Amino acid sequence: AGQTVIVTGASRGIGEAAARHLATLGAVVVLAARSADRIEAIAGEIRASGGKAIAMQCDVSRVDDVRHLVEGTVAETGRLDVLVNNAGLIDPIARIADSDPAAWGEVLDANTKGVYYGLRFAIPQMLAQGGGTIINISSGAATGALEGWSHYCASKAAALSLTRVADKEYADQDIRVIGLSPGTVATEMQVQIKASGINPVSRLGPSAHIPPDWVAKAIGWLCGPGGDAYCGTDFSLKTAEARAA
Ligand code: NJP
Repeated sequence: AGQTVIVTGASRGIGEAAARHLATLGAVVVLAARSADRIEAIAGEIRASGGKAIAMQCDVSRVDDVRHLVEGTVAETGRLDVLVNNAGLIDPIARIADSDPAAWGEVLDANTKGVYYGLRFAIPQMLAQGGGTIINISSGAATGALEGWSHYCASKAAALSLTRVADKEYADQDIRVIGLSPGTVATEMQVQIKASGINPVSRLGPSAHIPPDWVAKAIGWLCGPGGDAYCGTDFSLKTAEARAA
């Protein structure tokens, strides 16, 4: 409660669910995404139900946008306790020989450089405050090989490396950097995967998809004492379910 949390990619899906959930836990939530209308509307709904929320337009693939997001958050709320690096994309899905090099690069820009930019600007603020938590939304694709997903797999593998290096560099200064692999979540991203018709994952029915709210609750738990055990690792929701079963 009372902590300031930035959630990137908060205009829909996992990020929207995380922003709404963290607000119910008492956090001051900064919603970031490119779709300004959408994040303004969600922030307004959170405020109307008694929560604290601010919308800040941000394209995480642009270094100055992420710099301004962190600076703006500190200017508005006085601090930054948690960064959820959630923004990400997978479209267009194509095998390597059919892929568009520019579109391929855009996925790397958002999924990998976006995570780096978040770390780059959040960590100095957290060091000045004496600590903080950064949760990078990872994926099984970080360690897997999935047809048509060369951009996504490469981007998530690189982001996982960033998670591990950042944790090693700052763990002794109370900055926790954690990866969270949510599994197959019912969001727009899964609609795009299904529409591509390429990946085996697309053949899974809706019952195999977990709701974004579950991921949001895991994010809330990792922000608290639960996160201590998972610094520098990729926490898998599937593994957690398997343990609980
Ligand atoms: O996806 P979706 P999810 N700058 O498509 C934003 C990972 N994941 O919620 O900018 C800023 O509903 C976009 O907002 P907008 C996945 O890789 C998922 O499923 O307004 N924001 C929107 O809010 C990703 O890292 C599954 O278009 C940018 C959001 O990102 C995270 O979970 C499985 C942006 C995407 O919402 C959330 O994905 C898994 C940019 N440049 C990992 N580009 C799964 N769904 O099954 C995009 O293992 N956004």
